[in-house]
Amino acid sequence: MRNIASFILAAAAITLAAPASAQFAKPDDAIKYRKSALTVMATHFGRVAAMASGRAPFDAKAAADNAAIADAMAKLPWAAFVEGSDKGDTKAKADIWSDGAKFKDANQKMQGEMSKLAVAAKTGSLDSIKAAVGATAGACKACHDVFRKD
Ligand code: ASC
Repeated sequence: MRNIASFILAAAAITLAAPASAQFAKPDDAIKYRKSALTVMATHFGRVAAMASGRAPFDAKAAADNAAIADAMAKLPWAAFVEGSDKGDTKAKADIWSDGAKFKDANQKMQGEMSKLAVAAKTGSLDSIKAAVGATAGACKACHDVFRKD
């Protein structure tokens, strides 16, 4: 009885102390998850960017809806850059893990710009949206330049 109780306690402790990597059964699942979130983010950001550049007609409600989705997606990929997921079907550079603080700075900058875009889109001002799209795209690129393989 005592052994069983100890075992259950130990198992609970291990579960509670489990690292983020335990959210994914294997590294490939983490890679698939983060790429999916980034793909959905880029799709909805792209729809707003198309309006900002005049490639698509401006529709204030569509801009706000798409920007809100992109903003939500922008929060998701980072927890999936787990240890061991540098190998596989990914363009992630090893620097993500060797310089985690810099990677965090870069992706937080993007998240901040994406949130500003969502706020701008809610106001319905195309000029504000244009400025925020430019800043967000710049933050995407800054991170890619350092942390993504070609
Ligand atoms: C996009 C998209 C990116 C960024 C990047 C900005 O729309 O899919 O990855 O902007 O191209 O330079």
